[in-house]
Amino acid sequence: PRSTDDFVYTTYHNLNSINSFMDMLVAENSNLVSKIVIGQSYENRPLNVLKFSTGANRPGMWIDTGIHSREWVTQASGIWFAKKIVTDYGRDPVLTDILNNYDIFLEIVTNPDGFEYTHSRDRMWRKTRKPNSGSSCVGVDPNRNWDAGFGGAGSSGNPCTETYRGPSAHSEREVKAIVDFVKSHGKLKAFVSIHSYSQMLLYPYGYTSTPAKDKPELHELARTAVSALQSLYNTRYTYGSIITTIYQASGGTIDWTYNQGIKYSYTFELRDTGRYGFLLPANQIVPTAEETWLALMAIMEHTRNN
Ligand code: ING
Ligand code: ZN
Repeated sequence: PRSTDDFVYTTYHNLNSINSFMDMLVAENSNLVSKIVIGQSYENRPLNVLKFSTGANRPGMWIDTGIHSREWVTQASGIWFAKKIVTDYGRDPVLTDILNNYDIFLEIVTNPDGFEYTHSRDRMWRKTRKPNSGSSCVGVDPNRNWDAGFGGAGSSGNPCTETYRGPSAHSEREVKAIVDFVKSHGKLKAFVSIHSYSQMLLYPYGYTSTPAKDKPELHELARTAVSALQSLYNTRYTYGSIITTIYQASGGTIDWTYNQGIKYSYTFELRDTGRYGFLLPANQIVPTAEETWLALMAIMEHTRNN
């Protein structure tokens, strides 16, 4: 494709293709979008984040997709969200108002080494690609590596498992880059980390059954967001805290961001509920992204109003 209008949103793309999409989007919309590099992956790939901004010194909202590399509908949806933002800015009054007051940060390929590996070697790869000393098994679960209940129940100390937490909190460059970004930014008001699959909208906590201080508000907003999502194609989502809705998980992304003071910290589990799982047919990419966008807008609108 020569422009993001020609880009095919209805198929899955590799890392090179996504990188060229991002560069085209920035070139076409340089007054609205820029690409920032927040670090390098273990294999030295740039950790690219799209920044949508219409002014200086704004508070921010964060969205990441693909921290687990095999969850391909999430990176594909991230691409669609990026195009949606540039299309709707100046047209959709709610998004326009949000972008006139907040920056949006979007990391589409949050685990690029794993993503490349899912294309070249093992479609079902989840973790990072850092070797583990003393083991022939590779990689750390980047959603068990955060300093929030790190090492507790709901993660593993065995490098050969899918939920290996790593040798220490923030040991993974892909995680540490976001940690440093969140801390140095200092005024992120919402943080949404997107996974698949299970059709769930989750909020903290995963490492403890102690309810989050803001649980009533987070629960009510989740209800509003899944109702907006369902309105498009009648896709049904469950919602609640991580530990009560999916399972106990320690060292997760949004438990850390919530404990940093980012009240609107959510995780999505996109389509489906298991028929295809991680191998979601490409003809579901756009419907998945469209319905998810309605939920994201509900979260962003509430964040702007609060
Ligand atoms: N599910 C998530 C996982 O990492 C999750 C569930 C979400 C755990 C948020 C902790 C925090 O196990 C998938 N599909 O990765
Ligand atoms: Zn995941």
